[in-house]
Amino acid sequence: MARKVIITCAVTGAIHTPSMSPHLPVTPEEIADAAIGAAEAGAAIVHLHARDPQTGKPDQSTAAFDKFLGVIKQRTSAVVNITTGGSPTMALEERLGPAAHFKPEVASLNMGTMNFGLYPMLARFKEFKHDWEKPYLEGSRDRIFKNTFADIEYILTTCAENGTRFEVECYDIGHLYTLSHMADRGVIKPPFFVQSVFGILGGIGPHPEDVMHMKRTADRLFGDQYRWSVLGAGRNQLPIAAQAAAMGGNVRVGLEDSLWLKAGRFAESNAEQVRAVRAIIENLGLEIATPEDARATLELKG
Ligand code: KMH
Ligand code: ZN
Repeated sequence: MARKVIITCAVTGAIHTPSMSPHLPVTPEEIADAAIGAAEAGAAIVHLHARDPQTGKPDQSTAAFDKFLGVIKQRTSAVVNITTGGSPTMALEERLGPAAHFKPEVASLNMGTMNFGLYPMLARFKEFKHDWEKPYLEGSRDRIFKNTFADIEYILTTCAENGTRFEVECYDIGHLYTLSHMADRGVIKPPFFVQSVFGILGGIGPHPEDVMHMKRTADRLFGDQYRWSVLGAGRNQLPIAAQAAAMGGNVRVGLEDSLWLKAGRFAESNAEQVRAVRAIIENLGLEIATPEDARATLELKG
């Protein structure tokens, strides 16, 4: 039987701003439609952030998430994954609010404090409709995405009480060692869903050797106690997904991570990126995982 690959789709995030692409979902209706379209195209997991519908600014209030979670749950069986990263400008309590309130099957967990360079996008995108966009990007030159050991442990213990498991976002090799430390202390239980992030300025690069090194290290630390997934930022999205799928991994796509389908061509929807990665997976002779397959392999509460 062919191996099954879990596709996660991260539909809007907090990296891109609305002026960058007309296809970035912003309103609750757009976020719901994007998540439903992604699930219909083959995503087993939808990773969700919320935005203010007027300005597109990341909004981590429970009210903002409430406007789309119900319809997504009603119209799909996809695993719902709520961000605890929010955006790098938000404080920890604010970031944790929606996951603590809605108790999803999965929440993201960022495994280290880091620089998170959004400002290089200013070279490409120069016209902004909303006042917050340019300072948000510019400000990343001197902003820390704070995820201390205490922060990580606080998210782990709060969400674990609710039966929520984690998309463990590892932006560098050291983050795998932090996961190993937390596992040794018993504050996170296997199987670990390791989302290796490649190509964020401040984290590991997108070279195929970086992908190999991440997998080799995770294999050594966690053996069969983890499920590996990758996301490549921007133009690295599909090449890294293809490499990882061929190496036994799972994949994440979505407009949170890349606005593009290929060079010079915006993705017109999240579903379009899901279809593109699905074609790669199926052409490798693999199958896509259903939400139920994902629940079984990640041992989710369902
Ligand atoms: N934006 C991605 C690189 C989170 O939401 O917690 C990682 C992410 C973070 O999805
Ligand atoms: Zn996210």
